[in-house]
Amino acid sequence: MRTQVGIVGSGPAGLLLAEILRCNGIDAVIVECKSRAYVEGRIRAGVLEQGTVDLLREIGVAHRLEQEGLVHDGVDICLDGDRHHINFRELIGKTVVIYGQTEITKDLIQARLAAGGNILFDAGEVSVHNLDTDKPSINCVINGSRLRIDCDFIAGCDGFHGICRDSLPAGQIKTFGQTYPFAWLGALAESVPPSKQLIYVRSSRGFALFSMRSRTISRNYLQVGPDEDIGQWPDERIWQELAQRLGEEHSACIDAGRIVEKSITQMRSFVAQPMRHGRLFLAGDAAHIVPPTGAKGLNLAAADVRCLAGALKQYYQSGSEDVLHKYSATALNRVWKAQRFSRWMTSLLHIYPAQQDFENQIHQAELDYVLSSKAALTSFAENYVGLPYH
Ligand code: RFL
Ligand code: PHB
Repeated sequence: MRTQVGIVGSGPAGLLLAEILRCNGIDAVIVECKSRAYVEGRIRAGVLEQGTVDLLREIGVAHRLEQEGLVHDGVDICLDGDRHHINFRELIGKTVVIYGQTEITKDLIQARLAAGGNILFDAGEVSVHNLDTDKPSINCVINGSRLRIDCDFIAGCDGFHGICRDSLPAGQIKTFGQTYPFAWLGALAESVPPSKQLIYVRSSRGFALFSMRSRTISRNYLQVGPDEDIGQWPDERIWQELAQRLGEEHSACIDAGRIVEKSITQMRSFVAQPMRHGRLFLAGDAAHIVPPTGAKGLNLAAADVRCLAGALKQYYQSGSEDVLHKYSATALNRVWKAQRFSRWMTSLLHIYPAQQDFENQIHQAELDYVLSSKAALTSFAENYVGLPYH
């Protein structure tokens, strides 16, 4: 098989890249190791920056998002039961939209298949080759048969555990990262969210987040230990802990409905750079991971592929690789700022197990400062809704 851009992975990064390329007349094939049902069922992100929404609109896949997405003017922060509203619209005139990653994935898959685009689901033994040449290829097994896809370029959109990053020659890529001494337990429930806004909670019992997927589906998170066993968390315990962290005054609004999915996610920060080697370009979680507190992962993936698609378009129009050469530096500029914000927001709102008294006091002072300074709130708002693109 032959294509212009071979894409490994049909998460948001791969699907979005393929769709932007299609809108620009550039051919792509996506190779995905999981089934369509698995990809469409994976519960993950929920908060979209305005730039991500605009991108989905530009490529014509925002019909359902326009109808079902919930526009949020801001978020609430609750500190030991004391609730503060941060209004992004008032501070900087921007908003975010709540619309599940699962729904974006479904919309993109549907749009691609309807347009006759290719997604090779359930691909086995995926590998990438000849990255240092102008004829790279993706090898895989489809329905028991070996397939080689010859490409001009390969986009590694195969997430943190994918094969693309590890296919680069040793020493060609530098990695940076840290793990956190806690994890998030996430629960999706058939229940009315306790508030119209997201509530980020810091309490002495740990962090909690009240988010949603619709007016009747809530998506909530609890800070738990890094090695926590989900088996120790029956539904009642999750609801009880969420209520305790939110505090007596507000917890009466909690509608403890049926929990339909629950899982535990480790928290980490990670960057691999440069995000290119030869004709392989990394995008999304394949190149970087942020702790989910700042709601940046999916949005960064979208920003990467927006930039990569622009560079590929330039190449196919002019034959010049100049913009492709700038891809990694341009993407990383945004990635590091999102890393900074995500780590800052994580440390602001979580309880660190071994925190000393002095650090505790500094932490309190920082919270107090952020919530009382218009300059600090504006900076928070600017980062949360998404920094401007380069
Ligand atoms: P994905 O979504 O992991 O997709 C990668 C795809 O590659 C496939 N794959 C392979 N295919 C072929 N061959 C191989 N060898 C392959 N290995 C893997 C995988 O099956 C998969 O289909 O990466 P992508 O596209 O870069 O997208 C990144 C986002 O999924 C991720 O950053 C976000 O979900 C992060 N995130 C959030 N981001 C936000 O912007 N806003 C949020 O509110 C938000 N909340 C979250 C989150 C992530 C969370 N978890 C579970 C980590 C909340 C949570 C709890
Ligand atoms: C979510 O709705 O899944 C969500 C919202 C905000 C975050 C992380 C996850 O910061």
